[in-house]
Amino acid sequence: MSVKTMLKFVSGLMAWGMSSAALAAWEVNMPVGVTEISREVHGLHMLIFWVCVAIGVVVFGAMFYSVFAHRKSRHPKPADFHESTLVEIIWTIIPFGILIAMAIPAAGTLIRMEDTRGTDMTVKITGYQWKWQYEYMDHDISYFSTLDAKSNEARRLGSGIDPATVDNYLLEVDNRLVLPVGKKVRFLLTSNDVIHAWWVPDLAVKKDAVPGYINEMWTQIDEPGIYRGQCAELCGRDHGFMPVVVEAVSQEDFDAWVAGKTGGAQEAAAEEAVAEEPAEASVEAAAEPEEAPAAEQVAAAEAPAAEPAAAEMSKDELMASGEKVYQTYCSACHQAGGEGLPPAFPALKGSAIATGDQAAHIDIVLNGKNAMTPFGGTLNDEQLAAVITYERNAWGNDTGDVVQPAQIKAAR
Ligand code: HEC
Ligand SMILES: [Cu+2]
Repeated sequence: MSVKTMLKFVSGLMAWGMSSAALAAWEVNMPVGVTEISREVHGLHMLIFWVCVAIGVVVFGAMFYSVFAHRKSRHPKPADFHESTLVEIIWTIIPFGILIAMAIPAAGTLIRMEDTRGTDMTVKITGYQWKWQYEYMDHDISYFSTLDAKSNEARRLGSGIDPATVDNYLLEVDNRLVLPVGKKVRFLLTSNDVIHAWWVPDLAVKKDAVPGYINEMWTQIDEPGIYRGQCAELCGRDHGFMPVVVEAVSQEDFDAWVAGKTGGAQEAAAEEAVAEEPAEASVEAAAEPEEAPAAEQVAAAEAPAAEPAAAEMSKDELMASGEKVYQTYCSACHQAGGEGLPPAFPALKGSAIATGDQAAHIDIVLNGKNAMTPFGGTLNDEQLAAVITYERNAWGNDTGDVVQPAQIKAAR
């Protein structure tokens, strides 16, 4: 039985004891991946694995043979010999040769991994506690990517939701990083707070995001698909809740996506806001960068009614979208039912601020206060208006009033 089949047998036995879902996901080796680099990395990994296996067989073989052949019952009087220069030279030269033989292909791959020349586009990735921001430098697109609402709900203590019923539990986000296949994409990687690491095994891309530094890496994906990864640097309480999801699409689909995010975004956002998934639309709208003044003028001239911050939203829209924003961004501290976790996190249900003056409410959400995170930089006007409206009317907080995106814009 070869080592490989033996490993398969043992892992098979272990998997047999698990549920069928775990069985389907059972894979002991690292993935081959979908880029030239990931295939090279996998090849190196296998090469070095087999070198280690061969060394192990030789070393343990010599050891077990000696233990057996020279045991005390056979040789009551042990041999008595000392230094052998020849043996010492041999056992220095052989490992040295092996190391060099392994370093040559490894260095080649490392150099290719570092070679960010000739890239077709650049995405800046910023790590936050606990989410990622993606900025498309060539397209004026920027958005945040956070744990999707379903996983976020199920992960809570006492949520009553079985994580096994959540698709891609802790490996799904609200906004994926969309990339075209066949294009060399450069990543600029940094962090806004502590050290994170951006890691997608299928792309063989993994690097630390360090505050104050910009790291560079690249990928070129061959096959359309969805590739999942995680933050790979212990970065605090919610380290396990900031997955990375890359969606590789054809160039045409990518172009359409870009068009949707930039040019057509306003109309699309307005249309989608009334469609079935309002929060998605508003999250997508969040992806809109602060438009350059020139672009804004053009947009305003061409379609003045579609300017996002000025668009009035109905109370129903605000409430529906606000609930999703609330569950994603606020419920970790203030809890799903607004009851908070006093004394650290105040209840919003019945809170004087959430039922009092709108300006004070807008101010604390925009600018934060003590342990309350400022959301002015994370959420856009629509999202903020929605979540504040939601807080003012949910859980029996029936102020009956609404906050419009224009008010947020004015308060910024
Ligand atoms: C990291 C935890 C945390 C998150 C996430 C968070 N908050 Fe808070 N929030 C706080 C804390 C702490 C306070 C109390 C601040 C103080 O008064 O010192 C607070 C206070 C508030 C208050 C004032 C309540 C009162 O009666 O004093 C409002 C309104 C509020 N938060 C809204 C939000 C909204 C909207 C979100 C999501 C967009 C959110 N919070 C997310 C921690 C959080
Ligand atoms: Cu992290």
